[in-house]
Amino acid sequence: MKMISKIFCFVLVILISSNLCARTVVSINDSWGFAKRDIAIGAVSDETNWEKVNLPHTWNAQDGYVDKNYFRGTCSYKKMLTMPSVAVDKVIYLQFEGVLSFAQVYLNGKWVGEHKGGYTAFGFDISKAVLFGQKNELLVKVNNENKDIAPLHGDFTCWGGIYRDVKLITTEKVRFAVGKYADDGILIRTPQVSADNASVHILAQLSNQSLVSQKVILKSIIRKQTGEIVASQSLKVALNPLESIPIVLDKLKVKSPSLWSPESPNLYVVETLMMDQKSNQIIDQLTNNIGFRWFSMDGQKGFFLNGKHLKLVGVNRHQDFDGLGSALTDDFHRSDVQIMKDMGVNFLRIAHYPQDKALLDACDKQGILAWEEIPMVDIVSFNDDYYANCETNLKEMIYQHLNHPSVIAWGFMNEIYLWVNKTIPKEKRESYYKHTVAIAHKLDSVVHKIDPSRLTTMALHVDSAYETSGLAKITDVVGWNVYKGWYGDEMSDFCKFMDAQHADFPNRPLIVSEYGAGSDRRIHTQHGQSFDFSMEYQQQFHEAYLPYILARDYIAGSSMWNMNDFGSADRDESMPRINNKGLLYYNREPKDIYYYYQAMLSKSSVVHIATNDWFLRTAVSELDNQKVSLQPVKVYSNLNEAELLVDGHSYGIKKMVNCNAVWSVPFHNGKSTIVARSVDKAHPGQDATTVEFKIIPSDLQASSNQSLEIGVNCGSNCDFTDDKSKFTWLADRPYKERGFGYMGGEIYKSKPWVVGFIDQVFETRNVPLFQTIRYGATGYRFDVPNGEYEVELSFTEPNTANQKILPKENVFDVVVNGIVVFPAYNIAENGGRLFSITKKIATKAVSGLGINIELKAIKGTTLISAIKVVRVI
Ligand code: GCB
Ligand code: CA
Repeated sequence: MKMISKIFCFVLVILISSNLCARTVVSINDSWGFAKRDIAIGAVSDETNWEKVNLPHTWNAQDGYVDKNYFRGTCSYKKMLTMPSVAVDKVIYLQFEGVLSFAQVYLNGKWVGEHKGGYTAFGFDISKAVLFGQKNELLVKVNNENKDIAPLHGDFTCWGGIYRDVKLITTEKVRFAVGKYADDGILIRTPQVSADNASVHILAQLSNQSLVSQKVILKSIIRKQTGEIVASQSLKVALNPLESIPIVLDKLKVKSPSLWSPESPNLYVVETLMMDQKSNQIIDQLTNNIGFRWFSMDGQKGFFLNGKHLKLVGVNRHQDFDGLGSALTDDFHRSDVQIMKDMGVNFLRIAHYPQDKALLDACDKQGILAWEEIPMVDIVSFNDDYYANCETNLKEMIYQHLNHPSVIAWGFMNEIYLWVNKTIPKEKRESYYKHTVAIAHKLDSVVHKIDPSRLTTMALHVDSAYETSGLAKITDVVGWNVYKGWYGDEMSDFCKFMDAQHADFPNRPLIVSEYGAGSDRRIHTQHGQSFDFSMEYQQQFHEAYLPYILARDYIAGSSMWNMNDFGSADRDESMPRINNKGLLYYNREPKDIYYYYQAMLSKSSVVHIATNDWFLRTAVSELDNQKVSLQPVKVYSNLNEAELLVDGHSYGIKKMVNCNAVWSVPFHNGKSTIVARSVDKAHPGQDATTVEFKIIPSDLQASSNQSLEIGVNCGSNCDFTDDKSKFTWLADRPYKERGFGYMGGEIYKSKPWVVGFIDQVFETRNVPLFQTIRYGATGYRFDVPNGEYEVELSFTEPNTANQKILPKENVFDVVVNGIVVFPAYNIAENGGRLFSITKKIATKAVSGLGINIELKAIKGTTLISAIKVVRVI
């Protein structure tokens, strides 16, 4: 026997024999075998090829972030369990907190059970299958293809694996039994709460698995965090052999409860005990945190907590993390909630699926109100099995998380009409709508029946079918996912849309369940546009939306999309496989925009120089001073005003408007130290940082720089910096004498609101450089001084089949300083369709003529993605 399992045995023996209250909960996350294939039940022990892993584990931690076709299929896990013989009289429950998404469990070659749904807990009583005093072989087959399991489609990666804790729960045969939907046996409700009084209702599932009848006392004690008992109730219960019955304790009253709220998340402890009537010895015991609060939502006035108006402002959160996928230990869930708390939010939409219990526990403790939902996303299936799984997952979510005071709403369906037009033939759409409405009604009543105390909700996208089909009328609250100013339209259309909704349905409670814009740290601009992925446009977007939301009382709450960048394997944007609408990167480093929210929402003093994301800058000098360039420096702060200093020189005091101010600062080559500070002694605050700056003289002819390097991000309003080499290609610009730039042409926009196109370009890290294209230019000129140069030209041809702007076939001559370097060049035919092509050409600038790159269309138009000019000699 290995040392580890000996120790495990020993610990279990001690835990079990030392106390009659023998509930032990022990994780078994360690030393699993993993095989990326489906292993036959009989072959488990013959197989030697098991990779040793610890849980939490996903097999997609790597490929999920890089490969659109990340592995989706069946994999196998095995674990040797040694059961001490002393446990023979116990009940052994094997609990999985989350396995994505279909799990089949075998013990010692025998079938134990299965579970469908990747985001809820489940488990099995394995007491009968387990061999005591021996080694047991546990086999779990896991499949992440989601056949009839929600989500059928979605904008997030389905990380396969046993990615949450697995535990063994050992109890006496007389015990609190796990419920049908895998709650742990105690359901706690607070049917009536006011500032004077609160009542508590407890439903305990008592089970006697022994062959003799049992007389027990069921007792619940409610304590303050300080330990002081504020209420208790007990009942005598007789349990017949093999009987399992629900027992209610409903006489628990708490006077003048300390209410639970975001500012004061007061929790009480509920200890529920089962004791032997004769000996008074504790047989089983479960402890829960509860909170006392009441709430309501109103179509006109918004949300009320404990009788007071409270604007819900918050985030959505996906559960994956850089390099780990979804396989996170509990501390990640807790630290994400800490991030929210530090930011000052009071609301979390747990999107798009139930998340770890550790997250809910942290919301309870930190005072974050939560909407939790099941992953019915984009499209539903007509299959009965699909519906049945959704209903089961919904019940599991509610029963498992019912006791959490942070939860205020249960959701089921997100943008469920998104894929109708794409996937359902016209003649079948009416029946799709009907079917969806019918199942929504069913799910809505499932929620209300189990939990009348919470609101039902669903998130819709901007499509009139929600209204015409009647879907929008079903739930208590409607969430709108609005991306005006990102996926088309203008940011201000958000207000028009919401105001019209409110005018049409003045009594319908509304939440803005999503709004957001993508951003990529390598992309910067002073002229942000939708879908350019610049950090600055994302800032503009949130700086517009949040005040719109705060100014409208009828908007009960909002949750921006998304707290963090997250894995979405289908995405081909600037960072393929990643949805980069986060306020934080997917390693949870905050983007500058995070501090805008913090300044707007948090009560502590915030001063943040918003240059963390833009600390490497390159720009062309002013016309009248070759050495400096005026650059915007933004500060996010909740002070009234702040002063900005660069290298010790003050650039004055500015008032904060909408929690920000922008200074125009002359930067010169090299590093500058920036300080922003409060000028009000009563409200101190300061931030300091550095910016590294490279200047390109506007008069290139006059430059004596032997290391001159100029990059142009053709077809883009944005600068692009290679995050590894640190080289920056500047935003496209028209040619000016003695300077550089294009002659003619247009920025290619595959859709009116998309700068460039959104297919992945292969074999380059610098995808956005290639995704943005200037078409129709007759050339670029660089009026560099005489010398030898290397000219680097980058091309890609987009997928011209599915757009209307570019000709289908494009052929052009590329001429550099009079020499035809690529005659009749056809990017696509040279392997450059959605593939990066970079060509270096050695050339000389002579007689003050600089570098003249001519693009001469022969067929279709000219296309170019980027240019780099480097002085060699
Ligand atoms: C939505 C979806 C969400 C997406 C988001 C986006 O409306 O509900 O799953 O990730 O938009 O980024 O487009
Ligand atoms: Ca480009």
